Amino acid sequence: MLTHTLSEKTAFYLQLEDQFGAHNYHPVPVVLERGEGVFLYDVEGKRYYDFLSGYSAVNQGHCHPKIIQSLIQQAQKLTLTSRAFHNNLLGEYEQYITSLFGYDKVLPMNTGVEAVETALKLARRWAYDVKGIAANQAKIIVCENNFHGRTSAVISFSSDPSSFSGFGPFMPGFEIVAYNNIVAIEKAFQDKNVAAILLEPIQGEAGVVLPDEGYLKAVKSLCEEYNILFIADEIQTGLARTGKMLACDHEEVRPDILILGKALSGGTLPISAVLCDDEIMLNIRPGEHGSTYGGNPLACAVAITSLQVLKDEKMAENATAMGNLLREELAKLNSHVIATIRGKGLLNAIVINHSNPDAAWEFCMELKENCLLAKPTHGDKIRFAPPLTINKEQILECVDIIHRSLKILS
Ligand code: IF1
Repeated sequence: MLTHTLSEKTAFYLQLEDQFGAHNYHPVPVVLERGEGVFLYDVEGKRYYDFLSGYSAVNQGHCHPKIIQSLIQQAQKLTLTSRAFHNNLLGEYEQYITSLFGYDKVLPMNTGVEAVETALKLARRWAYDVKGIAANQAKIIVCENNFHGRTSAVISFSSDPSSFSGFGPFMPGFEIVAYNNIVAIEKAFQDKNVAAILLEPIQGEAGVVLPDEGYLKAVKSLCEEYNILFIADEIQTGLARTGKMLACDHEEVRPDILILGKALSGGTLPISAVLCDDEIMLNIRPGEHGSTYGGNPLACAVAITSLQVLKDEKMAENATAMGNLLREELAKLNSHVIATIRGKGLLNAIVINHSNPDAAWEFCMELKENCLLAKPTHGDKIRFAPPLTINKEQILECVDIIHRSLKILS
């Protein structure tokens, strides 16, 4: 077992969290104090490459100057009106984001899971008011190994015991089918009460699991055939992360309901959004859904700039080029310890092949020593997802760090 010693300062902060904070995480033992672009700095001033990007919330790089500028400017003017009143930014933001993604309307929320819950309510309401499914009978299909957040309703359709065990009773009205299996979906669609299918175009938490080419298109055509809504959770895969503004764009598939979050704020504050057309959106009427901070002017200002920056700085194109380079260079290492390299754009993961069950964790500890921060997911998978601003020289330096760090597993 590796025992990298921690500095006194680091140990001090870890102890504070241990004593006064809930123990609902097991973080990498590093205490960060500053972020800039692809870099994070710990309390000792040590610089690291960030290969997690806040789970794709920091696509634009840490503390992007234009996003921070918008945040500061708006924060000094007006931060929250609540939706009891109008403000001068909400309509502008709504027009901007709906025209950018090509939908009639947007319902602004805060966290990703709130947007997922909103999408589920929109799908159920559409089922009753438009499709004509009997009250309280709507069923929503989800995929095995999904991750859509941690509220009681959303964990009700998780297939991961660490997400749902001990939190029952669970919300009814969901059916889990195998991911990347069109036959299983068509079978589930025989039930006349199916209102929608909710899926991640690439399964992030499951370890960056890509479906077969054509899967999304096939799901969409089944949805059209059976009059079922296609809900794409692009909270992690969206906003240029996979090399397109949306992962669904790789197959030119238009979700009926699009869910965005994370990088919608460039990692500054929780901002999420649900986009769909009037036939679905307008079934929720005044007073039937909302949230205190949803659509607040501070979030609107930050979200507009966060989206503009992705486009203006061609971050999707860079994600494609740098992602290809990263995967090519990792393959060249020809390491027997790396069983799989997979990903699209800058959403990547490796699968560690080693007899030691703690190998992935120990490898991440060694990466940390060598100034690269990453964390395993589900044991043997390690996500490699740097900010989309990373350049060729930095990718090559990171591959060198990965190469050197692999030596502790040989
Ligand atoms: C944590 C995981 C990733 C998401 C997708 C909805 C949400 C998420 C596809 C909910 C959030 C976050 C949650 C965060 C770690 C991270 C995560 F490991 F938990 F599963 F990215 F894979 N849909 N994912 O990825 O959004 O409510 O969190 O804003 O520590 O729980 P949220």
